[in-house]
Order: sequence, then C-alpha cells, then structure tokens
Amino acid sequence: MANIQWYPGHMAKAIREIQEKLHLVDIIFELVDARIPESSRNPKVKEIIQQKPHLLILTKSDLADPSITKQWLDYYHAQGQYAIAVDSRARTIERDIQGPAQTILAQRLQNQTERGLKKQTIRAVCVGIPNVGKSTLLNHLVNKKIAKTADRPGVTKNQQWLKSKNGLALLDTPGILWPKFEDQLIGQKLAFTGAIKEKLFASDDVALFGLAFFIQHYPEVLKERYRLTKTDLELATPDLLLKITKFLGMGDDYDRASNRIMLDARKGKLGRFTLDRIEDFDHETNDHN
Ligand SMILES: Nc1nc2c(ncn2[C@@H]2O[C@H](COP(=O)(O)OP(=O)(O)OP(=O)(O)O)[C@@H](O)[C@H]2O)c(=O)[nH]1
Ligand SMILES: [Mg+2]
Repeated sequence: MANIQWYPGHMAKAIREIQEKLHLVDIIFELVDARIPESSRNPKVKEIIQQKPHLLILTKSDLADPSITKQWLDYYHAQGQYAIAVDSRARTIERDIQGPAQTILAQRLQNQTERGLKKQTIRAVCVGIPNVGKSTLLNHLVNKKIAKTADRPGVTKNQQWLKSKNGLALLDTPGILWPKFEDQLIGQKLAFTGAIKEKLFASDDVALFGLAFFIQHYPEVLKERYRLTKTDLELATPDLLLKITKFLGMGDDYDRASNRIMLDARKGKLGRFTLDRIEDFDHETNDHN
C-alpha cells in the first residue's frame, strides 16, 4: 500500500504565518474532526500553542458517534483541556463558542471592564487540518459569508481576518497537515474523512480500510445500505468491495465504488461513526490495566 502524505509548501508557509500572528490573538481555536479527534490533531499546532489560551473544538460532531464523542470530551476535560463538540453550521454556534471562550478569558475580560472598556473584544485564530470546517465556523460566528468554503480540502489559501459586530475578531487560516504521519493508519483516517486531496491516495486502499472498520464496528449500516447478507460480511474485504461494486451497478469499476463508499460515509449515509477509539490512544490508562 502506497504511503499517504500531503505537505505542500503552502502548509509550511501557513504554519509559519500562524506562529507570527500568535502574539496578536487572545485565544487559539484548534479545530479537530470529531470522527478522528486525535488523528486530526496536528502535532505542530500542539507545539506552537504552548501557554496560549486554547479551546479544542471537535467539529462535524453531527457526523460522529455521539457516545464516543462524549468519551473524548470526558478524556480531554480530565486532562484540564477546554474542549467542546459542535456542528459548525448550527444556529447555536455563537453561544456554543462564546461561552467557553469567555470562561477561558475571564481574567482578561474582567481587566478590560476595569479599564473602562465598554466593548469587550476577543481575538482568536482558527487552526486545524484541511476541510475540518474552519471557514464555515468563522462565517457562522460573524454571521456573514466572507470566507470561501467547500467540501474539499485545501480551499482557504491565505489568512484572513473576519470581524463580527459583537467584538469578535477571527483569523481564518489554511488547513495544515504535517510532514510525516506517525503511522499510516492516520493517513488512511484522514483520507477516509476527506482531509487529503483525492488525487494523492488510492481510493480502493482507503475504502477497504473503511469497510474493514465498519464490518468491525458498524456492520448493520453496511448491510442495510448495500443490501448485504451476514455471509457477505465474512468475505475478504476486496471481495466485499467487488460485491458492493456490482450492487451499485458499477460493473467491476471498484475505484468508482470506492469513491462512492467514502462519499456515503462522509455524507452521513452510513450513519454516525467515529474512527478514533479512546482505547487505542489512552496509553496511560491501558498501562495501568
Ligand atoms: N456535517 C458538517 N459539515 C460541516 C461542518 N463544518 C463544516 N462542514 C462542511 O465541511 C466542508 C468544509 O468546510 P470548510 O469550512 O471549507 O473547511 P476548512 O477547514 O475551512 O477547509 P480548508 O480551507 O480547505 O482548510 C464544507 O462542505 C462544510 O459545509 C460540521 O460541523 N458538520
Ligand atoms: Mg477554509
């Protein structure tokens, strides 16, 4: 299987520019994908945050498995990390974000009041992997469609400030990945959920990975969506892919079927799912067992 990697020059530039702007902002909104909260966490971002106030925002939570999202939030909260899960397109988004941001910045906002500033301001930078919903979230926060959004990775190319009437100044940034994934599972999860440019990975490899995961964790939705029997699910995944290809009326064009399976998953047609499982990451707890 070919290695998945995507780290073009504009991402290296973007991370440098974020670093340069950090002194201008009060808080970092780090966006991760609720379906892969750890695999979508850029280690480079962790490095540059250091002591800056920081809110971890799990986006696309409407597509993630709710019980696992809750486990992840409990996990982060236990580490003293402010974290929330949102649908970036929700009407309530302003309240969802402003509440925790005000809690994190309570001291600073109180100082502003004491200095007699009538209007409180919060300046935030929004960072995260491609396609995680940064521009969508910021547009909804300022209630205007300023930043360009689309359902493909690599849409935002440059930094841009967005300002709201109620004193929020938000910096949108291009999605960034990192030079080398620690293991290929991360690449596959990022590709499956839509963070990697399609041309850069073999869609059948990634669809096979997804199928194996769904067989293990969500077999019923697979059976229902692609009219499969219990015996079908016992096939080797490449054979199962061929079976689904036929069912979709795509002959033996399994590349096309692979793309369809990924699209179905991303659009929620295979139900809500989470690829990152807490037990695969919480090494401390596992070590004590
Ligand atoms: N279901 C769901 N879709 C979302 C959510 N947030 C964003 N999207 C969709 O995800 C796609 C990508 O959103 P963008 O806001 O362009 O993502 P971005 O992080 O700015 O992407 P880049 O600029 O490419 O880094 C769009 O189709 C959005 O409508 C969410 O919380 N739930
Ligand atoms: Mg964007």
